[in-house]
Amino acid sequence: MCYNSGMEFRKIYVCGHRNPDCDTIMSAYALADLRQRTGWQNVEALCPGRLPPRAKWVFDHFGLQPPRSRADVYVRVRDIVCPEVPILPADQPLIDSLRMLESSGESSLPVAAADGAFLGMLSPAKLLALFIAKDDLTIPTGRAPLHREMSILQSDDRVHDVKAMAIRNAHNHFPVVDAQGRLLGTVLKRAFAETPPFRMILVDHNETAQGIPGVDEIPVIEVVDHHRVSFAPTAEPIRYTADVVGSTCTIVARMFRGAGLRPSKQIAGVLLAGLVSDTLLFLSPTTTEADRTIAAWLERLSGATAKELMDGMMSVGSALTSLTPAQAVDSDRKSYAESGYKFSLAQLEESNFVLFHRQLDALGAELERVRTAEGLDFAALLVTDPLRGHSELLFRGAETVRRALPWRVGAHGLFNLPGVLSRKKQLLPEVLSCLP
Ligand SMILES: [Mn+2]
Repeated sequence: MCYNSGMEFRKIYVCGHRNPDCDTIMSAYALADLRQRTGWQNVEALCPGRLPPRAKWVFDHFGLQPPRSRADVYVRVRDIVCPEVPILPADQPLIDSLRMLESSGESSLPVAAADGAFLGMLSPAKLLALFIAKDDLTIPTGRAPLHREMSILQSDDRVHDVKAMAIRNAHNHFPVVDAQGRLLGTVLKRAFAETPPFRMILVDHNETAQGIPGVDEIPVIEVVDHHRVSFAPTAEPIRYTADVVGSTCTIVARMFRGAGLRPSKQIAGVLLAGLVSDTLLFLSPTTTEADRTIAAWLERLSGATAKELMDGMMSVGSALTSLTPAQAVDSDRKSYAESGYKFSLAQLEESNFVLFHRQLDALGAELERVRTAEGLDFAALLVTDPLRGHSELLFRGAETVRRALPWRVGAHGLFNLPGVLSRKKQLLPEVLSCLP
């Protein structure tokens, strides 16, 4: 077995939803810490895409390194290279290479030049002529007749894209080269039939359509979430921790408690920041008593207050001043497929609606662009003022749905949503009830 035997995964990624907000990033970061402290190996939190400025502020504030940003988790050819298949140096005497080939149990081994370039595969069939001529087996391996007519894989190739070719291919060994043509190793054909050497823990979402691209290629072993459940049936039992609370950070903090552990001062601060950002400092109707109780505990452990973290995050340039309209629409946008409709709901927190109204044309054009690019029936942007407790909605697309929405249209053609702070609890249910 080349990799991924038993429970030894090369990596377990903890990752929130795409277009990440503070709750998603902070809960992934803290859960990775909890899992490491409870003895799990090779756990890494990821930031799906760009780290938002407010999340950066939180990590800076607590002196922590933010999680690594990744655009996707597609399984690449380099991820399934078999480390046990050796590379033969071209200048090594052929007899030594033959011994290595014999002891490897493989039918061929790749040969690399001194600069790493792939030269060909050393295989017994190609060497027959040499034996018949009773040639000197001390010649350098690179000067022996090598097999060169095989498919060479690029380390960046997606496994998904080359799998069909590899399985049909007559050869069992595929040399892998990097972008500079240097030989990295060998992928065995059987690796394409095995599950990838990674596992996923999802936080703050459970719908793969909202997850980091490629998430559906990697088995999910755990979910920690506070959203509606739309998770596909699994082949094996998984851990699933969900509750109706205001933030995923609340659940992760409770998991620390349940394990009899205290988060460190910094991790407590990170959890508190995620909690107050998702509950809008306890003003959102999604806020529960559990959120307040946990926040008080996290305040004691972190030495920070909920209010000062909220002020700190809000002090970082609002999305509408620091981002282009395209980035602003994408910064916290979720896509849904429901009742035959595909749509996307974006949300921004902004205490200055003048900024919003000034950019209406550009933001509307961006919603149209997203709608066309992703084949959506409609796309909407909810702009929420957490301090005054109301929102306005910019809507593009499906006229039947737009007409059915229960809110009044006010100035600038925007829907007025007094008292609406939560996309999940207030906007989404109304939108779903308007789908014919
Ligand atoms: Mn959340």
